[in-house]
Amino acid sequence: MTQEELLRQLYDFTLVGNAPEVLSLTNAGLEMGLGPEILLYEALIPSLEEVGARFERGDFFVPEMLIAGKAMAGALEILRPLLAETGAQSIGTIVMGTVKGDVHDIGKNLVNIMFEGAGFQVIDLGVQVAPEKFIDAIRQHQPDIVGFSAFLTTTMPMFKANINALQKAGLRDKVIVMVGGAPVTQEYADVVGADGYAADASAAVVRAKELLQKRRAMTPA
Ligand code: B1M
Repeated sequence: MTQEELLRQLYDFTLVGNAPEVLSLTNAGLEMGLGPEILLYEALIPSLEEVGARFERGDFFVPEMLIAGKAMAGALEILRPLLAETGAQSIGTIVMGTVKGDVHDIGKNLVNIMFEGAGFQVIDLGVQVAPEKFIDAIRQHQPDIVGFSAFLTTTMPMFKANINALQKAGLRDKVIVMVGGAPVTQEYADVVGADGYAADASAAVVRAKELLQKRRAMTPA
């Protein structure tokens, strides 16, 4: 099998949610010398985008979306140690979670993996995280950054609710707020008063480092 054929098959089997084939093709791709980023960005992520497009057209329903998501999550577990390989000391702490009302976690988990790879300590609160839970975690872990993920237009308003809760708890100035997720835009991030937004996992790492550097430069030692 050529590399192109493998990527095509990985895309096709993810699309139909065939988890065993997705696992074995992911392993085979790595053995063939394909990097984890190639497998992610040239097969797995485009395939889930197509799943979403088919769902929108009414060709796929929730069960199809679910099994495709599970197949992708399995591959991500294989890729996780490779993407997160780092010998670096912790460069900062980040508390991450998918907002209340939202169960999507593949994108958040990928962002977490890339943050870990860049040397961040990540405290992952999971999905459907209520504002109070973010507040408790910030008090407990005193992170540099708190990251909110939302994947539905109906859950994006939770960013504002979370930021309001931070303000009420007197924590807004103590932590950098980053937001992201499929429907989120820079404009929306600005409107809710977030400090940073990124469209994907790699951009999230770059933005987090920039924000951290800026914050540290402004804070007297
Ligand atoms: Co749902 N879903 N889903 N879904 N699902 C979407 C998001 C949707 C866009 C599909 C579509 O219609 N095209 C649509 C939302 C439409 C909208 O609101 N505009 C949708 C819908 C409607 C729903 C339900 C409402 C369906 C229903 O029940 N009728 C329902 C909602 C459940 C709920 O949350 N309450 C639902 C359920 C599900 C499943 C459970 C079946 C499953 C989730 C499985 C899981 O996550 N464990 C699922 C899936 C798989 C999808 C799609 C197909 C794939 C999502 C994904 O994993 N993408 C999705 C379609 C799509 O996104 N095109 C869809 C791959 C992932 C790597 O990308 O998530 O964008 P992404 O993450 C990126 C960036 O967003 C960014 O970096 C990530 C990595 O590069 N990012 C950040 C994320 N967080 C960040 C944080 C940051 C910075 C960047 O800083 C803090």
